[in-house]
Amino acid sequence: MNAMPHKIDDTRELHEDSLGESVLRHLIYSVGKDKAHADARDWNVALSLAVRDRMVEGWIDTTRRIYKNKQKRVYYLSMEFMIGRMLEDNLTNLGLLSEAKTFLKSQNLDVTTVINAEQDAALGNGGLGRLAACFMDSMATTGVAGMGYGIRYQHGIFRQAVEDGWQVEEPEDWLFAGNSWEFRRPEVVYEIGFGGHVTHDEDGKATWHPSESVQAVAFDMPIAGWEGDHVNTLRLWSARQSGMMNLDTFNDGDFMAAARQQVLAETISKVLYPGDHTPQGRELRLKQEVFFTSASLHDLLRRFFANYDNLDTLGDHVAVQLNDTHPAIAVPELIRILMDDHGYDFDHALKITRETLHYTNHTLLPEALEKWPRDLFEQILPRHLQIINMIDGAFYREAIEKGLDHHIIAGIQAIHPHQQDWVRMGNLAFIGSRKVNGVSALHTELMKQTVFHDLHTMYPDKIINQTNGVTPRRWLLECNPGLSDLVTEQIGDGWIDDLEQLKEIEPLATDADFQQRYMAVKAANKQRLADMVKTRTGVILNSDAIFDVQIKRIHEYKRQHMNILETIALYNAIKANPDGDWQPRVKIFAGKAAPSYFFAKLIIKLINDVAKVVNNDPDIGDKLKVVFLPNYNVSMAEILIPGADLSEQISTAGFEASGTGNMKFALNGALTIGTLDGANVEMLEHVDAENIFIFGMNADEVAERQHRRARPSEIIKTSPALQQVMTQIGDGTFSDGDTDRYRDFLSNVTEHDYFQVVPDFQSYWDMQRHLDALYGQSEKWAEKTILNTARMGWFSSDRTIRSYADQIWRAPHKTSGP
Ligand code: 26W
Repeated sequence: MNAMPHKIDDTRELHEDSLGESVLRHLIYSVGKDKAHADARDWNVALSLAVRDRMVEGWIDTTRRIYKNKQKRVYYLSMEFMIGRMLEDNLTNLGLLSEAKTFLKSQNLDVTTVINAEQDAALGNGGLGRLAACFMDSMATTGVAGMGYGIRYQHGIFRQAVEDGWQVEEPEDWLFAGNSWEFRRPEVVYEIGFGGHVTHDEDGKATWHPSESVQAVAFDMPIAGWEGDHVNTLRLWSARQSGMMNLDTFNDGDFMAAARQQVLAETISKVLYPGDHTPQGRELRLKQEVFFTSASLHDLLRRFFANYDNLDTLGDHVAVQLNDTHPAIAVPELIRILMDDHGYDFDHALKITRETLHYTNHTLLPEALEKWPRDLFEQILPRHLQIINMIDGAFYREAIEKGLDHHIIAGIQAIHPHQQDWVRMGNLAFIGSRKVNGVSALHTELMKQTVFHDLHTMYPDKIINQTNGVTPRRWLLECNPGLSDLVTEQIGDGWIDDLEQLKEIEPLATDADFQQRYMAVKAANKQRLADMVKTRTGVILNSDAIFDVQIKRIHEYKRQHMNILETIALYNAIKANPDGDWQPRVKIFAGKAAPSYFFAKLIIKLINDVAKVVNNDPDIGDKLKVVFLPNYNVSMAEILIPGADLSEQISTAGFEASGTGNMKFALNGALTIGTLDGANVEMLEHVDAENIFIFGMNADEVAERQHRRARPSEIIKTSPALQQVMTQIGDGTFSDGDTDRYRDFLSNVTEHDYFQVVPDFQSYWDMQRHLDALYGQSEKWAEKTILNTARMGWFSSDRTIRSYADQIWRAPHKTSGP
């Protein structure tokens, strides 16, 4: 499909020249380089600008169409957008990829080098941030009038280096070379206040007098959907000093004082907090949350007034989704704006807010549920604190009416009436939202049974489930062209925006020729992965081995440490019988640990220590290799996932809200070894029990063991394999004789083991050995991998977004009914 020249109502042809001509024009006039001196980055920018030109027309069309049709708008507020690279994605969505490749080849340029000469936009920590990026792609593809709001961090998630096996963090600097895809919007600026005090006039009208403020400036990125005819906006806010630098101070030579204000203001959008599930509770983090949420609410209300003049109807024309509690300040902030700026009384303002806001919870981990010191609120958000107290008051009255008793109510108010030291953002978001959703069926059930049990009792139909999904454009069409072409050849390319069509390849699962071609694609992707591993670590992989991959943030509940314990046990087994008929295995790990999370960093060190011993042991040779790849990010995932045979989704049941990597692997023909946790449960329902390899305790069994604090030692003494592994970790086998290094690790696992590594170990080991045997039956293995691809259609984020639009936002999309 060639991008048709667009006619905007001023009917002037905008694109006479071909893509190639546009690139050459941008190279000279936008990049300022001639072909002889241009490097890959220059060509990347020139091509990006030429593609961006072709997105802008659809962008302007879409914006005008939405205004004209008064289409209901959806605003996705997220502190994180883990976008990755954008050039190939935009080329693909606009159907320009092949034309671009032809042009680059005609210039004797290496396509991959030019396309990859772009830094990942890594404005996220992990699952939550990547989901937001997949949702942006799917909202544009399904025709939802969806706009993303976030922060334009100068520094995204840190760059991970590994020195002597230890993680080292280095600042990330994606904006150093500029971002070709953004448009600065100097006309879109909002003043965001902090601190100060609140006055009330004679008839009680409140006025907040902030003591300091910063400006939020908008930067827009067009987000094109599949086939580029609907282009939404991702608006990221950047902080700047409000009001100009104080020149007098400067001229009196006190440059630092003059600059200090500026630096202070800009720190708000300086860097992403790297805590995944571990809030640091820093004041700056709270200011970041207020900064982007307040700017976004002001901006969407300004746009509302372009079409309407009565805020009573806000909920009919606008739906706001809060991506976890990070933007939950939206509840008191919208009420404040409605009351203090638009004269609404509290009850009416609360009503409108509850018709407009919706909250998604992404984790049940108690330490990840944000709560802020009440005093900090008093200090920097005095008016919001007043409003939160009013919300709690109204909520209390409502709860009493519904017959809840006082101490239950106290537990679910935003601020506990007796221990008034915390503002609990989960309760605040729940109370102030129309709908609250979990991200997998199991997770949503557990929300009702645990963290939100009493709130669920009070509002029995507020919690609904919206199982996550992933975009098939980036996570199949773009990262696995071999498999995409093979599928399209068989069933056409309708699957690209209607993924359930993949079902049509099911009959080919036992077809020898198709199996052969499908596994040939896998083999080629494994070779590409092996080449990347060699380049990055020097380790040479045996491509006949099972490529067993665990890639995600490092966290105890994700149990990378159970994987490495199994790896050591396998090493021991091979050592004990090196001539045995072993199925070669490659263990690939990647993932970042939050800088303050010592145990996670220790797990990375252990993986690297084990790798050093195993990979250099002549008895082992090619039978087992262990690799830790530094600096895991979206672009690396796009190589790792298509090249994997086995996907590790082994979290302690009840702890992984959903997972999305699990979906990407299965879609790309990897088999899953996993627990009955998060979306693994629904993957089992879709791919069927014989095509996914479930082991271990389920969530109830885990909760029961945790509840009675069952001791791991009982089990360890029954397992010689585990005993040997623990002994080796303690006696320095993997730490150059240092018997201290893993003392904390051992005491954690052998004495507490909160995440149940020990009780799940044996069934995990057994399932791994079962998979070794199955891999030897290549037809059987091929059949199961093909069935995984065929049956993963439901896990498209297009399906998820259509479901949000129908069940939460009540917003139209391309395929929504009348
Ligand atoms: C305040 C610190 C902080 C930062 C991020 C706390 C919690 C988070 C996120 C909620 C953590 C996260 O990324 N959760 C993941 O969200 C994915 C998308 O829904 C799920 O698939 C994962 O299971 C969940 O861990």
